[in-house]
Amino acid sequence: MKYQRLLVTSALPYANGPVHLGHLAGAYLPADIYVRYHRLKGTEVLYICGTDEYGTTITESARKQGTTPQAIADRYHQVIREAFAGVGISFDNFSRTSRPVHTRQTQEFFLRLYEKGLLKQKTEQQLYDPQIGQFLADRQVVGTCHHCGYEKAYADQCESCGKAIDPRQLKNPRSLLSGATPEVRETTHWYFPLGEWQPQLEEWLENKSHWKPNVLNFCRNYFAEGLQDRAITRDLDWGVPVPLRGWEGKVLYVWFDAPIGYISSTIEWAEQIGQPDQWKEYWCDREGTKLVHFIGKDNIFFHALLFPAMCMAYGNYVLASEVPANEFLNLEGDKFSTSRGWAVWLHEYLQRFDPDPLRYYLTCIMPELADSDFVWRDFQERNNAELADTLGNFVQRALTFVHRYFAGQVPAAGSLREADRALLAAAATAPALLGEALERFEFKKAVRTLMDLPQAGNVYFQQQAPWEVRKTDPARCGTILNTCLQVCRTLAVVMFPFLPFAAEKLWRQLNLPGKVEEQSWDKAGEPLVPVGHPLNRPEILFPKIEDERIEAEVARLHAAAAEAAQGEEKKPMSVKPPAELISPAEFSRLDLRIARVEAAERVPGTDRLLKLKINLGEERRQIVAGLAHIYPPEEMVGKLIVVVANLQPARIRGVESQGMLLAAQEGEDIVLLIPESDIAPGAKVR
Ligand code: B3M
Ligand code: ZN
Repeated sequence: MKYQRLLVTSALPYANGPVHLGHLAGAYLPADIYVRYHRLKGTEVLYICGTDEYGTTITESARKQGTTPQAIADRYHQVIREAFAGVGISFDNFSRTSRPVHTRQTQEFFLRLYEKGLLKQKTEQQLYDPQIGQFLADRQVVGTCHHCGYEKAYADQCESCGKAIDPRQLKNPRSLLSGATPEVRETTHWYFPLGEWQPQLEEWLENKSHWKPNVLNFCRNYFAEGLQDRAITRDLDWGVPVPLRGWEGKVLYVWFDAPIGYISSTIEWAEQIGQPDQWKEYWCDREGTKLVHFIGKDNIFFHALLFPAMCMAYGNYVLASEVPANEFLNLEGDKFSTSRGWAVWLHEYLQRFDPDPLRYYLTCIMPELADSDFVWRDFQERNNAELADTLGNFVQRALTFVHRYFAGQVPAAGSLREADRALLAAAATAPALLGEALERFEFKKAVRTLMDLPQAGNVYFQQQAPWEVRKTDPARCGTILNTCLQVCRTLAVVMFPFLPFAAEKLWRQLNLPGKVEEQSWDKAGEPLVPVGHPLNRPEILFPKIEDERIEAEVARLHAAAAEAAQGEEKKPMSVKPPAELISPAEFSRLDLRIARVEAAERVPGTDRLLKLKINLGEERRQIVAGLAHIYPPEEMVGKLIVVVANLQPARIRGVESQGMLLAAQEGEDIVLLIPESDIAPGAKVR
């Protein structure tokens, strides 16, 4: 399928923290390689990104750090932008979802769906913080996981067992905003009826059989279960306001606005280049634009299902052609984790190392089809053996030789021999071979193909032994070096997508006009270095990395993890505020006594309520307790229990209760308090 222009996006990183190497390998580096390649190909290409600044992750960070969401977003937008620039990610625009252009565009998008009658309103029950007077997002409530018992599980997902949590089943829930126990209240929201778009989505995905199996399987599983309506509004004050009267205090859901960020960032780009309508060429020409979303696997749902359906509903926006989602990168055998301090932050890496060795190593281990592992030792090894000893060495040998024996000027090529032709042929076919792999998002294969060329160059140099030939046949020696220099030029161009900094450096050493980024990919394989052309002095392209620097990184990582673990221990387990202190006198006002259960029966029409006849020594009483789902009546008879004997009587479901028994409760679990050994009913508990 032929297209006129290419629109490439990378997932908008949340502006609530710096990006780490896992993020880089997942959604940014592959996109940048792809885009740089296409620019050299002469494709009309636009590369769009920006920070995702809404969502409760950011309000959460702000709350924890005692600042505003805007301040958090301002800080990390800057940190992220600089880190990406430092590693050479070449966005055409890097916007922010908190900018007015994005608010405008998102509201317009929402209103169009609303006016077309495509949205549904639903009233549902949601957790509410009665102390603060605000609905709570799932991330603002913690409690005990109903799967594994982890005590600090969020209401949407448990970080310990990883399972999804049903907020209504979370045990012992607390609001993170106030510590209060949340109430369930009704609230009304707009829903996008994703299920209604399933047939169209299935049809659209029919001719995407070349997509990665991870993406296709993910979508098929969703189809099999049936897509559901998705709420697209939230009761929050941080986000794009719902643009309807009567909806003040509600915002659009972050996953509704964030992908629209791709559009608003394109609009901002068009305004900046002074052609405010240019964005429409990219977004509104469904035949002419090829849209490619680079993402990590955790974002597949939104890019392969929700956003395409939103665009179908909207009407005339381009749909994704490709969604090359990567799997995850691990670090030294373990998952990246901010809270456990197990991460290498991109901006910190760049304070200590060059960008290209990282780009190279991450491309070599890119988690294209399966998770992969960043290992500092491997990083060192790849840099030293492959970049320094193979690529750098080949270039260095050729350039140094020409400086030493040909006064730094490109010697003439005489008649070519078989070996010369073979090496030049390898250079000639490299651009097409590499291009094929890149078009298919096979970055690992592409970078291996790239390295075949200097590898072959080194073998050639070794076998031709120009340092020997020079003594007997200077013309032949010139041919050998001419051949090597042609290959160096090819290398400079074809390595540019992967190693942009070293490529420009090599280009300067070759003293060729312009910049690599202005060259043509298709001509990269041709022998275009002119005879007699003066070269600049060679400089080392890839310095070796010493053991000490790697050991320091590994030590730094373990130190950060140890620190995080300690900080964790120091934190109190529960965020529940401590109960108010009472005096011994106050406590003694409670008349706690041992009683024996003489009879028990269920309160008719209830699941949980038990009516108990109890013996308090001097008197008999009746009490009601909500235990029947755990302690059936027959189990209660004969038990010694503890009761509050001086509690005001109450009527529960029409049944009088003259006291209360003591039990311990943790979420749904209830255990009865019973004396450790036999004692007479009526005995006082103190
Ligand atoms: N910020 C999630 C993430 O970084 C989200 C991506 C938005 S892309 C529109 O995983
Ligand atoms: Zn759990």
